[in-house]
Amino acid sequence: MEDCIFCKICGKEIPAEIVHEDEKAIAFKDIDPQAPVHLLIIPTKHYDGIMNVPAGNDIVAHIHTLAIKLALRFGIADTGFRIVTNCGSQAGQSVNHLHFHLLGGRSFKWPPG
Ligand code: DGP
Repeated sequence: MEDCIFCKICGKEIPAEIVHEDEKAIAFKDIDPQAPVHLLIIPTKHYDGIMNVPAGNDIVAHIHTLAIKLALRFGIADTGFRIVTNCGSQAGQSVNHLHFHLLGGRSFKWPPG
């Protein structure tokens, strides 16, 4: 989608530290990391957010499987990690292209702020 920063990262129009690519999703390092490991996992196809993924679409399952592989690869699976998707402005969604934060490498508090 035009003017979408994450679509531009998928299309290599703007740089990012990409750590995984396949036909359905890419993962890259967050520009403003909130933990020692902070990756963003996004579908290559544009969805504004989690509410916009059609029922029956397997992209979320694909990203879930990928998140587990990346947690193992980045050494955060044993100590614990979070997978977070913010939906809507009040929840803190600032980029309207579906993305999942994979965070680990430190302790986290609950409830989240
Ligand atoms: P959210 O607030 O949940 O919509 O998360 C958006 C995240 O995207 C935020 O943690 C910062 C990150 N981000 C925004 N622009 C860029 C960018 O151009 N490159 C990278 N690597 N991350 C970005």
